[in-house]
Amino acid sequence: KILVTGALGQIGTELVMKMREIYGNDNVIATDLRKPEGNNVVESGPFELLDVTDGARMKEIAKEYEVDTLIHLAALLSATAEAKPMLAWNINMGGLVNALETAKEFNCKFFTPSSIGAFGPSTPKKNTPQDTIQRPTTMYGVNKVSGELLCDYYFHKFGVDTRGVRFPGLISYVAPPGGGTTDYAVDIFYEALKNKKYTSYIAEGTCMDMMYMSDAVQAIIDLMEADASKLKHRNAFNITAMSFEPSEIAAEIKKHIPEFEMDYDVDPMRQGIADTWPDSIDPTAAKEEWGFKAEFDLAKMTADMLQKLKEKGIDQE
Ligand code: VAH
Repeated sequence: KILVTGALGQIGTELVMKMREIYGNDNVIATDLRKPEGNNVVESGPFELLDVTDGARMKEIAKEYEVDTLIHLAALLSATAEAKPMLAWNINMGGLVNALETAKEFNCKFFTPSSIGAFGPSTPKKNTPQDTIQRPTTMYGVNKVSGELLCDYYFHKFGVDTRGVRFPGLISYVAPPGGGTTDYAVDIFYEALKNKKYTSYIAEGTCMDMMYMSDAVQAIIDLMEADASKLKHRNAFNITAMSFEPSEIAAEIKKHIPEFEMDYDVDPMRQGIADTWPDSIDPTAAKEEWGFKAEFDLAKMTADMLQKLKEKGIDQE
């Protein structure tokens, strides 16, 4: 049985549905802070309320459902974490320790995401290596580097089978992201359809790695199913599908919506975070050690995003 924390989040929403499709609805226990009515994740299989800072409750759920795989997604993202650093530390690190202790006690295979946010201003920005300096200057980055080290520690010290990826910005049409820095690349699609214009809070020329959610979900499944003996790295693998700056995604959208216009009103806080991150990271280790690949590039993602959002009626709002 698979336990997922943060199951109603941007990644969790699509990962739970995909895992239920593959492993069976009753084998994926979704958990989150709240239980919304009529939500696909809540209605399509087992759901439990869980605040990941409550370790005892997490262990109770793991025991009750005889969980053997723990996917820990519950966390505050970069912009929220920078606005509320102590809350971020408590949730991101307190939640992670509880999840790792649960995985250790119930001998679970374990996944939690890291991020391009785990790199900082002194990290090589172009084609950032798998193994390189990691001195992030954001609370989110401190959480992610600490998380990577803690997950490797539980692997070497306690034999917990921990695995992770450093996600780039994730773009999805199912569940909106919350509190990220890369979320401009999601907002732009909604605004393009509703208003045919978008004001970017990230400055022109700011390149960041990005990935379509279906590729991100597949990467988690592929890594968790990978042969452990082939893994030279564990926490966490660089993965990416594309790297672009705001003007490039705007130009791609313009191919579908010719009257679309974008302008800029830079948010100093989120721009300050983005400026410390790489422009593009090197995913070679993931490709070599567990066959990572991404299906969607910018052109394919843009076409799919616009079509799926239209099907949801976003352009009628
Ligand atoms: C964020 N979407 O913006 C997340 C992610 C790489 C970015 O960690 O915080």
